Amino acid sequence: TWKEGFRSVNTEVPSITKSIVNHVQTSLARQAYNLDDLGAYQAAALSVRDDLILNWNETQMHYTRKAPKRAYYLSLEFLMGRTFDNALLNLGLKEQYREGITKLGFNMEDLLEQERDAALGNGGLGRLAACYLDSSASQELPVWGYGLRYQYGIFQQLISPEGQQLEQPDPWLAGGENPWELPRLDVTYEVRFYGTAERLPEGRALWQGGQEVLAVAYDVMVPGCYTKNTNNLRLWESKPKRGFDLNSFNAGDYEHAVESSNSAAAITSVLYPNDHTTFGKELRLKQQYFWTAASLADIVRRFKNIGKPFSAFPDYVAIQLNDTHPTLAIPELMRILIDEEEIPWGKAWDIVTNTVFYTNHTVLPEALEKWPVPLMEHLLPRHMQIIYDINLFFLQAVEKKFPGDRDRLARMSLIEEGFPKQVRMAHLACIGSRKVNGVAELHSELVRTTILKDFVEFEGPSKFSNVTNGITPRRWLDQCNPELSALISKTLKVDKSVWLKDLDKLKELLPYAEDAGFRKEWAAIKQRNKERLAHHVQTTLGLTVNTHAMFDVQIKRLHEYKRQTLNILGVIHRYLTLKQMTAAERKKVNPRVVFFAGKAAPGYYIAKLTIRLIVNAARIINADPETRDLLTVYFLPDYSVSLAEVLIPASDISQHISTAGTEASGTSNMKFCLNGGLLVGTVDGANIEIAEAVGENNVFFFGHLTPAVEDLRYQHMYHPVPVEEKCPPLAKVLDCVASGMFGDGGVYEPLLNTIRQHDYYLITEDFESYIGALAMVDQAYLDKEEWIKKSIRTTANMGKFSSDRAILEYAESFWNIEPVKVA
Ligand code: 26Q
Repeated sequence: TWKEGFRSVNTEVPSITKSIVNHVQTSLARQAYNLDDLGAYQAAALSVRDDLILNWNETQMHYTRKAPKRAYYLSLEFLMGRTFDNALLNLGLKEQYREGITKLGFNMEDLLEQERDAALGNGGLGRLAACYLDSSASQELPVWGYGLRYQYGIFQQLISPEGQQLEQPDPWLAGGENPWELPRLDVTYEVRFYGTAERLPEGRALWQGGQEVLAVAYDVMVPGCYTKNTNNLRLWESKPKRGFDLNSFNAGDYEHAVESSNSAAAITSVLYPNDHTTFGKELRLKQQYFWTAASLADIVRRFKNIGKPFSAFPDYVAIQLNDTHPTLAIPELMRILIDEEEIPWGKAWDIVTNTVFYTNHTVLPEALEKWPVPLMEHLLPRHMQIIYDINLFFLQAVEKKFPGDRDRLARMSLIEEGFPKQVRMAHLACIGSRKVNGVAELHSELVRTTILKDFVEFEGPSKFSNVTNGITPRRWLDQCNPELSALISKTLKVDKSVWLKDLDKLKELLPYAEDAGFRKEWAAIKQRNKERLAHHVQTTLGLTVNTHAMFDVQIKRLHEYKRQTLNILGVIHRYLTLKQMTAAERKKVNPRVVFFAGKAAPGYYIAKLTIRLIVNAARIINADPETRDLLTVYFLPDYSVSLAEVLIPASDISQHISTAGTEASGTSNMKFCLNGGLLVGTVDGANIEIAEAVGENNVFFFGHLTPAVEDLRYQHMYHPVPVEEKCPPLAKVLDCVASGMFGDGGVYEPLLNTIRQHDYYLITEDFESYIGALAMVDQAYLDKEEWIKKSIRTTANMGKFSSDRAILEYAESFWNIEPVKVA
């Protein structure tokens, strides 16, 4: 069985304790007595790492020997969170380590808390990449991730007493050695920027001069679940090519020498904290090229070792672009094939377009990546030539198919006219790829009918498809909700090693919804998870949470389209309603605790103002003795993967309330439902498929549908109706905010004006049906037994949303790769 054969060293408690003590003495050079929790965590982590290294080595040797087709997942973000607990569970060693650690006089939970999150991502897109790595390894697929080893991950969020978000750096590597990575100081590539590109005969060019920077590899081990297969995430660090520029140094220009050395190191120093905006920053474009160039050099070198001609490249390599951030892989691979391998243009283009695949994650126009041509020309002169050439051939082909259609040519061009001209990265990614996909059914349809409509007409529909996102049930059920995981195994009478890798098995829970004893256990686990969250809030913030209330959670990046404003205005409406009730009426009300968490991009003024409103509304509402048993609000600072692991299992209801057509998929919606939380949401993204899977009667939908949104926006633009007329209850709430109920009302004017004026995200249009949906939630919650049934049925029907299903779809329909099991 899985229990044997995939772990290499310490599997029994005595050898585990021995190994930990050994690491304390030799690796840490400390004594086992008077060791603190941090030291004990480090030693235990090093002990698990020994196992991972052996499995990793065997896996990589096996892949090299077998030389199968491999897939490479290029992502600027990998939001991994903590590794220790996850590695122990995937290796099936958690209980043995718990025993060993207890024997040594430590507490497992305390040691787990010592680890810092690897927070090399902003949100959904980065966490999706992490789930896909877990699934690739668990499904024994030969997949590597490629990313950047940022010195600083996503900023840490502090909230001032006034409710202001403050950002602090996240020096996640500062606490000494990171046990989960292997520095590969011998795996390096030189990456060039700037300089000149001189055209040569036969379409080739000579790119020289400029600045050269060194890329150094760090390998992060990614263990599969109950398998020896341990995949690799290769992260690049930038370094100056030589310590610093000796020529300048000799000339006595020390400052300049150090500066150029600093500028090389700067490339991988920090993750950009903006999701969905802010292009045009030179350093960001440098990050993108540095990472794609190093990754492609590495991929090409590995391919060359197989000794096949380049025409076979697409038979051995698939490259998945996680959004447009790695689109430079397309011109970079062209450059390598043409300038270095001397392959003619047409053959090179065939190779590229059979190797590369592109996933789109947004249809918001302001979020589509564009780079100024002058910046590209300056930083990457050869790539700009190649992009112009691709565009020329492409537009010739369009002209041939649609003669004389100049508007179409302008719409489809890789270059957008203007001052300055800009390169449209989504267009380049689209025409350079074998397949293009969106991340949920509705989103993929919007990709086909809006942003890439012309491309579907030109290339035919078969290139454009859908892979609905998924989440790993290892971290998002077994790890974050161990009691529920154990109840499922006990009830299904199968080991978790089976159902965690075949999540459709959860269907077998359905009949137990009718079993009162099972429902009792189910509800008791939810209750203990609520208490665990309350304990966390008590110890970190010093606040006491009412665990007998319904827990209502909205946790995600702050963004106008995600409409946290709708939620907080709904909370204020609820507060005002409670205030008007008699004591007798209040007795019938369902107590509710509303949790918010999420970061705002540092320059996103309206999003920061929303945080401020939430914090100040919470302060007033929580202090009101008349209502505080019935309604409290918390903004939990510094949202992270680890905080999500505590919040998600504790939720009764969670909110996914984006304006229809704006949230590509959402993935936390899947995590909540997998943990038996119900969903309040708009008909958007993956909410739709979740409702199809769990049954619409188990989801609380509200709001206008996608096709209505465009018309409504048009009306708001050209025939505006005042909020007072359109939605009197909302007008009342806005007036309360403006009149200073939650501190100086003037502060919130700009936020309130976004609603009163254009209301681009249609809060006025959806407010009443939103309040209606929350009333339905209250109504449903009154029938406790029925609510628990809904909760069980929801979990039971979530099998589709395993990232194993998603990654197998990519493997089978796009990459054409197969599992390679390490014996
Ligand atoms: C690009 C260029 C310059 C600076 C920043 C960026 C940038 C960075 C991050 C642009 C976008 C992102 C992140 C996007 C993201 O997280 N999208 C989410 O992806 C999820 C996984 O598919 C979906 O579930 C969400 O719906 C989608 O919003």
